[in-house]
Amino acid sequence: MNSEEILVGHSVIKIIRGDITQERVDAIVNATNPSLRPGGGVCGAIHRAGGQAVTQDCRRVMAERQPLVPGEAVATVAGDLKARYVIHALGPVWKGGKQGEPEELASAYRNSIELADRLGLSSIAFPSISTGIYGYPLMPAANIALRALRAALERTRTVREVRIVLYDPDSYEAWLAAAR
Ligand code: AR6
Repeated sequence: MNSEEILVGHSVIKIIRGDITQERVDAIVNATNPSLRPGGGVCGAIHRAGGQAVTQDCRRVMAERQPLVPGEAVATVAGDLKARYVIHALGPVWKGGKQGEPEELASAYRNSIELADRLGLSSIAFPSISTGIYGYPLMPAANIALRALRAALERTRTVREVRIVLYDPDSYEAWLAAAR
């Protein structure tokens, strides 16, 4: 089968190819920037597909707090997306791997899962955080993410399905290899 499922306790992690803006899940995770601006990459696509409601809710959140630090995650409305929430997670910018990037990347996944669980959600879709514009190498990123997701899913109350939605073939193959 040209996809992969990993069972973790009562939950499942599915590695799939696709466009995350088309996912029908409780929460879509966005690979954001510190100030929750629309930006480019998957972030630009999520803001475009979600519409003004998402961008405006990001502005409301930012009016009440400091910029995100790498590893943090915050929730907003999902506007026109087929989801209830967007969880905006900030991954690290790759600086060679010895400046805390692995821990920050793991935190971005863990904090997103914990936030979804606090919101009582059951399904959540992630992009490959930090491996585009932020330059994190794919294989280590996928390995760190899967380890963090497995650990987080051991402790969730409501989250049952995690979908990793890979847009390009290289990312998809790297995540499949990491999963296997
Ligand atoms: N669905 C799923 N994945 C996608 C989609 C999509 N529609 N579009 C792109 N990707 P990136 P980062 C993949 O650069 O590295 C933004 O400007 C893409 O192929 O979007 O965390 C933010 O505002 C890649 O594999 O995120 C920040 O400033 C993955 O999403 C900065 O970029 C992540 O690539 C964050 O950089």
